[in-house]
Amino acid sequence: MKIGIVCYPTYGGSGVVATELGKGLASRGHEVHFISYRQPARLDSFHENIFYKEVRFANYPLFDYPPYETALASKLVDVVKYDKLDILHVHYAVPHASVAYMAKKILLNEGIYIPIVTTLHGTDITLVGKDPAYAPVVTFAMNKSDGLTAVSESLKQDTLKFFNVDKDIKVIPNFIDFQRFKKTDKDHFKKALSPNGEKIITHISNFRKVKRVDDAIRVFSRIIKKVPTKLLLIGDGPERQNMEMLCRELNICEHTRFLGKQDAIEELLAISDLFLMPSGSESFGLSALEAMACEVPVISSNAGGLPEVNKHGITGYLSNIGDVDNMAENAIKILSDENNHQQFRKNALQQAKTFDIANILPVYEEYYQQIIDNSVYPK
Ligand code: GMT
Repeated sequence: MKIGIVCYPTYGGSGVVATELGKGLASRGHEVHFISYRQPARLDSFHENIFYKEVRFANYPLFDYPPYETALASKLVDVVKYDKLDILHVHYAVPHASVAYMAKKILLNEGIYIPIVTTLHGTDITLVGKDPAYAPVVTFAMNKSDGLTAVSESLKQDTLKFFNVDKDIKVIPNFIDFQRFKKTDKDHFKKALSPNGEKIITHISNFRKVKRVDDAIRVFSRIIKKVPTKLLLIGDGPERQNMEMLCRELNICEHTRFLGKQDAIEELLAISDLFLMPSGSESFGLSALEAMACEVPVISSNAGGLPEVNKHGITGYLSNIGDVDNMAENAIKILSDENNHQQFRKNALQQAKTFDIANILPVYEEYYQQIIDNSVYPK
């Protein structure tokens, strides 16, 4: 198949999933065209079946905001036409689903029919998409997509609750590549970060409010009173400075490290003993899955799709959003008993295996084929 993938090129989960999906499909012989305004962060190596098409948009003094949607729609028309794509898969509904619909209509006018699959990732539904500023367009575009997928059952239910959607939504969960995410021996690295053998607790996010990084820090400030530990904070975003101030207030700076955006996340997860994800909303929690694949148990909130990933009392623990005392109590329970910790590590890996990319790629392939077969020209 010739597949066009539209995504955000940033470190956000939707861009990561889109890129890893495209790379996986290319390795199975499909021709994949990534269309975005910058090379996606995880598109970091050459593959003969992968092409990157950059959306260029000229600014003009009249514009306070450059018309990105117009430039993207034009690029989609161009790529579909000249590379003869079979299907377009857009990740994150805002604004990609409505832009794809516009491109589809333009192409139809020229006698070309391109089916569109939209994957809902989370905040495009639970936060941004349901904002009245966007909701009518998002609803329309979802209903006009030929195929609609959500990354968890919880996100599917949220979509049906918040939007008037008459399309069937197929749940295809996030996935993990075990070639990359696995526990490796990085002891020299661990010694540098925890010189006295302290356990390493890790949080990874884009430091947006919804991630409740402050809860992660408060949980850590409780754990460190009972278990010698270090906290690694990975990622960057609007809350970073506030979080640095919070560490000062709580007097835990010497035990915390803000590492910023990191490419080799798997190396940091390989030396981690526990992962914290206290999010206020989380459709799936890809970072938690990446941690579990590296045999790291997860202490998380019970928001959204997290219970579909992190199994309470098995791969880690779930607490109510904001219940930092309970999260700390559960973390201490895991960290203070070595046998228990090892069992949680094993369970985390077992559970992660259910999301192996090798099982998910054929699901997407079948779904694309079904959408292509069911597409009737003209619609
Ligand atoms: O987590 C983020 O804020 C980034 C966001 C995105 O779309 O880039 O992630 C969402 O999509 C990921 C991949 O499907 C999911 O694993 C995340 O749970 C989801 N984030 C939220 O729902 C907050």
